Amino acid sequence: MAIKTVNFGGVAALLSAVCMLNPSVAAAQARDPVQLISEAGANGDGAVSWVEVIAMRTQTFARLDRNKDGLISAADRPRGAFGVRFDQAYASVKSQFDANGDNLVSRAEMVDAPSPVFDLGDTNGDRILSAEELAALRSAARNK
Ligand SMILES: [Ca+2]
Ligand SMILES: [Ca+2]
Ligand SMILES: [Ca+2]
Repeated sequence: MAIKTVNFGGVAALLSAVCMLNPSVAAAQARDPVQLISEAGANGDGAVSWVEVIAMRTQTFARLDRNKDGLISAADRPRGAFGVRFDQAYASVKSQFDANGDNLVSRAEMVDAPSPVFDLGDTNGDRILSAEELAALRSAARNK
């Protein structure tokens, strides 16, 4: 299968970085790079649509843009213990979504960004990761 020739190492690193956005489950997800995108499947039918991925990003953006100025930036860093957690999440979203390299992540940069993992998994191109496509993605990631 062509999917197995893809370098999942990079994808795994990308996804494990994203897991830091949700530290309560980061440990459990660390070994499963496809878990995060699976979690976007909010309606519980085992499939993940692109719409659900966008909804998840929108939620994450809203959580990190604490001062609600439409940008994730150092100005959103909370005081105290949560600051470190924010720094990790900020570094992670910057590395993935800061397309223009200005160290700020705008809503458009994050919400409208392409997803290599999604595109990789969506082999029939219908913008839905079916349960079968997710399973293929998981097994390809495991066999990297
Ligand atoms: Ca902000
Ligand atoms: Ca930017
Ligand atoms: Ca599909």
